[in-house]
Amino acid sequence: MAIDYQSRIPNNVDLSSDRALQRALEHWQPAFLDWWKELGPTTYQGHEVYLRTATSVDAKGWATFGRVKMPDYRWGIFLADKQENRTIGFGEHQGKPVWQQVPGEYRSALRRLIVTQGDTEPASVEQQRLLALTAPSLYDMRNLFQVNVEEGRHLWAMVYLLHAYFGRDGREEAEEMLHRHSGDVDNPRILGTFNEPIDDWLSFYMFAYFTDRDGKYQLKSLAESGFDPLARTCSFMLTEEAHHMFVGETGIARIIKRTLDEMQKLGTDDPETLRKTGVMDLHLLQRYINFWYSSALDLFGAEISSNAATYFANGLKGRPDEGSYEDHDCSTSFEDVETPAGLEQVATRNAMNLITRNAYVRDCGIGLTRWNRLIAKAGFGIELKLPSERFNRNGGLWAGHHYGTDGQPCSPEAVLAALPSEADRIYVKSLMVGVTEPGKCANWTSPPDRGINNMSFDFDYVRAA
Ligand code: BYC
Repeated sequence: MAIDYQSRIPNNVDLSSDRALQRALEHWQPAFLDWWKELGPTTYQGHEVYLRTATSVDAKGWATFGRVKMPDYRWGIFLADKQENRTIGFGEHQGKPVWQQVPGEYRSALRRLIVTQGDTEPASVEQQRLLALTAPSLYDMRNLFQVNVEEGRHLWAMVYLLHAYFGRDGREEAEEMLHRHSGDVDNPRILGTFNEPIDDWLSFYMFAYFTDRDGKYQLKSLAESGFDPLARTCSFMLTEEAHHMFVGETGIARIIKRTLDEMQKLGTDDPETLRKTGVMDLHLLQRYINFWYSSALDLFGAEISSNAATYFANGLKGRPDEGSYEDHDCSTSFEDVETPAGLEQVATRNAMNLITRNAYVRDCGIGLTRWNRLIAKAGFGIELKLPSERFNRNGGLWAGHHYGTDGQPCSPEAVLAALPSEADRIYVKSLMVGVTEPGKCANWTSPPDRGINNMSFDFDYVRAA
């Protein structure tokens, strides 16, 4: 269905045919805008930003670029096109037609999944609120804002589902999305990582690389859902998500390139020597990888989870790329799961969080291979690595134990030593200075290979109105 751009809320769900729903969402809209102005990006709300906006859900041609003030961004409701005769692809209802309404018995489980997903979106905007002040270039500032407005749209996507399919409870949950806040002691965001502040750009790139990628895998699992409106909305969200991970991967690659320049000039990888030139040494990057990766692993939930088994059995949440598996029932098979007490045979359905996480881990490795290629090409023997999945875990089987990045038992001090130290954080923060002259970038990074939408790096991606 074509996108209706004339209504107050752009949509491709024929919102104007359901007056009550339209009114309810139009009532939520000013609260969203108030939240955006208060807790969205600081200082630049009145600037014109070169942003892409969704104008169709066609995989090839949905993005339209133009200068927009962020509060005027056309946040809307876009679902991927309906597939005729789609059937449930896994679990106990496999082969039956997908649900267009919420089945009564799964109402609370579905609501919970949608609320958990929705909650992460505004959380990330809140976490990144102040970053624009220290953007290393206008290009980066624009990318930050692009990510932020799209996370805002992803909130809209979940709020639409809550309003359209969950009645009064759904409307209350939608209100709550704007009342919980990242890091709020009394009313925090639901998942751990989303309460960590992101107040430097290294953390932002790490978040976009590791945490957004969890988003990709969760959305892929939900895109398989037997509840068709959820599947369709997550399918479209995935098309927006790719840019966020690109920002993370290239952001870290650009830092590495800049550091390698200095390493080649000075002929050393010594952190102290390199820090005198104001770049981020590779050992420091490794500690940030250790932190953000281990924190992202916690987001998948416990390796052995009866919740995950129930979601799968009921057809609510599948595995990413469910079609690539042979067995979609999984009620008679087992997985070998490593636990602190040794290998354990676990019913496949109960290991769904781990199966999803394994796909994520493989995907995380791709960027590391690219970064390591840059390092090797520059003639250095250092390799960035993903730490063991046992390292620094706060959830699941390995939580409460101390394992090193190599997966071997170690002291609590050794765990701490592999994470960013206070001195690392202070150093990284000391490098953060805003660079707002078009075509220039901060000393600790390097310009990107190309700009956005074929524009050059020196294009004024953000400008005063
Ligand atoms: N922190 O059986 P368990 C994104 C709770 S990111 C706090 O281990 P289960 C994005 C869990 O809720 C993707 N609590 O795992 C990225 C449960 O509570 P109850 C977000 C946690 O149930 C960047 C209990 O612990 N989307 O989109 O399978 C920027 C035991 O649960 C955590 C989703 O997560 C945690 N880390 O839950 C912007 C998809 N982990 O029921 C956006 C929706 C677990 O006992 N969520 N708990 O009270 C889900 O599918 C599932 O809720 C989880 C795993 C993946 C979180």
